[in-house]
Amino acid sequence: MSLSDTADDIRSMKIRGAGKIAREAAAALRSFAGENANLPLDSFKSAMKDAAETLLATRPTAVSLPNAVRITLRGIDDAASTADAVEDIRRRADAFIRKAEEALDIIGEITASRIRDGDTVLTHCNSKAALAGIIRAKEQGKDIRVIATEVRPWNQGLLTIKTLNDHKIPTTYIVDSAVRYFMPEADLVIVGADAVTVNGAVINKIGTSQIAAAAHEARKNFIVAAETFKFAPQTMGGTRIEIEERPASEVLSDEAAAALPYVTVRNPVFDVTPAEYIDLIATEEGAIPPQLAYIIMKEHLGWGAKEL
Ligand code: RI2
Repeated sequence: MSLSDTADDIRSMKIRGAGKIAREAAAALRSFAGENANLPLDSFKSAMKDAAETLLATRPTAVSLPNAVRITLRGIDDAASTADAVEDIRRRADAFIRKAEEALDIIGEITASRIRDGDTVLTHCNSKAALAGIIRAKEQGKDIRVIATEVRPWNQGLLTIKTLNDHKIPTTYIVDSAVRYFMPEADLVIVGADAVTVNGAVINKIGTSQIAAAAHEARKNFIVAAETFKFAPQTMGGTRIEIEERPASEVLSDEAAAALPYVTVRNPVFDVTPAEYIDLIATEEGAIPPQLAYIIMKEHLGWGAKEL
């Protein structure tokens, strides 16, 4: 698949989920570097920069994408030749993808240890990191049940219930607006993340903050499963994370909207859950309280990571 195909698939959400977007972006840069290995070094660097910009322009919120691009291209300025640069990009992309996969196993172990035999876990959207712990708990022989949301307008909940069903995990599928109604039945909530900011806030699929508020009200633990590459070091410099708004037609057909000239549809696809609603964030570096997001950025991502 060409780099522009990968970018198109990320934009159209054929490739989705913050972790998968990051792994696919690293793989696309690796292939693109190989395809351009015959360019002189300066032209190669500028082709890679353009490629990075193409990927970065696809979706604005998940910081896994700029982090993956930055980590993969980190050595390019020090390369002595195009061959060195291509080799460095391959090595970094391979390492990023391998570590991202290993991270899911570690996060799965950590979150599974928070799920007790007999628990009901409520989850939202379709997060590989959140599902890792639920699946691990089942593999450990725990008798668990899941409440999974529908996730309008893209219905990512269908992917979640398919995976849960494949693992023979009893699941109740609910519409998004039924979360507060069902919260008394849940023992804990586990969700993924698209970005974690320096103040410990978590940006995740729209509706997550309502679920966190309902969990807080009902005194249920709210756990976020997030690889360290979902932490946003740029927030240390005061940059805010842009919340993606997708086309209105995902919510109401153009035809229906045309008949309602006084109606405006808004379609933000992420929201912000403040740190005080989050009990812990499970990362591959261990479980941390959200207030320690700064440490992850500083020690594991590196503040001052070379800008492109
Ligand atoms: P993993 C998704 O975004 C969801 O918001 C999900 O919680 C998050 O990415 C993390 O997913 P979208 O691409 O990386 O569906 O844990 O908009 O799979």
